[in-house]
Amino acid sequence: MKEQLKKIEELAKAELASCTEIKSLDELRIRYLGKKGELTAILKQMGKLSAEERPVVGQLANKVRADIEEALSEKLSALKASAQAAKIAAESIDITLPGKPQTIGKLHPLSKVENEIRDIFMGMGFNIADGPEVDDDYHVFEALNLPPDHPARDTQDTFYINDKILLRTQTSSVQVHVMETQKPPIRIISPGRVYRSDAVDATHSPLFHQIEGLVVDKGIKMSDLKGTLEMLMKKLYGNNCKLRFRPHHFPFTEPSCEVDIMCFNCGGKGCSMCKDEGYIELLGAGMVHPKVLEGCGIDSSIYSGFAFGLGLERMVMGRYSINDLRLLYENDVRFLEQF
Ligand code: 2U9
Repeated sequence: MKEQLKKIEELAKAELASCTEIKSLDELRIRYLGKKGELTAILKQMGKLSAEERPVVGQLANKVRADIEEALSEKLSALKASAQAAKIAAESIDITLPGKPQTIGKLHPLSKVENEIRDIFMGMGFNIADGPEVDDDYHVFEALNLPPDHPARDTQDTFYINDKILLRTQTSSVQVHVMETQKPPIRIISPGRVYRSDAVDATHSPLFHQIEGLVVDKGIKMSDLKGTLEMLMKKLYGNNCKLRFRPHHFPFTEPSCEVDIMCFNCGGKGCSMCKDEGYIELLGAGMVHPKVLEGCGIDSSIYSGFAFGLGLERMVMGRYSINDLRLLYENDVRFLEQF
């Protein structure tokens, strides 16, 4: 029996030595030390031994069990350590490799210039007014002194939803809503999308962006309009820029003007960029027509106001020397990442 016990120990240790997986250790433990294992089978035969032999064999059996258990646990630790080492080796990263650059998005040039203009006006105490892009005929045309037979209402030029509802052609409709609900003093700009039934080309789009401004208070004069627009342009284009105010006509302002900026390229001499004009047209403006004030419930004998409207695309194109409006809508990153 002693021989058998020693043999079991030898066999178990030999098997352990060649064991490479943790799960085969459990198998081995059950096979040698489990209830139906080889060691138990031998111990069950102890009854056949003499009284002198029994304690000797019992002691040896316990020692064999303890030895196998110790060898099992040593092997388990060794296998765990090598599995851990293999895992670390497999997961290791080379921290000296250069990182992958992350591409960071940026604002669209239309948003950039709009934000700049918003900041300049907020610095001058203006509020930002928002309003509907789909509005009624009254707010888009009638309240702005554009009567029913006015050519601006032509269905060729405007997107109508039905006879009375249409897509706004300018953000002036927002200022009408403000004047109907707020008392002067009013100092607002209304940036937003506007729509006209135009075919797409290098300078036209059925959707474009405007920023309009409106100031209504006691004693507002043309000089306030000039000072405000000069401040805007100096902040946008630098202190040396020069504006030119030309008489013009708009139904909603009287008197009205168009405002040009001295050509950055030739300094007023005339070149291909300004088509030999020396100046480039920027925006339209004027003193709010008394009929428009009265229509919105503002007493034109007490209050006066100025208004202006500028096309954002035109400002952006001038600012960055872009010669085709379509580039602003095509979302080609090779174009957009330049700004
Ligand atoms: C109210 C009264 C008057 C807004 C104005 C213009 C002149 C103008 C154009 C510039 C280029 C539109 O984007 S564009 O096509 N706008 O010339 N807009 S005065 O006048 C107003 C606005 C609101 C109540």
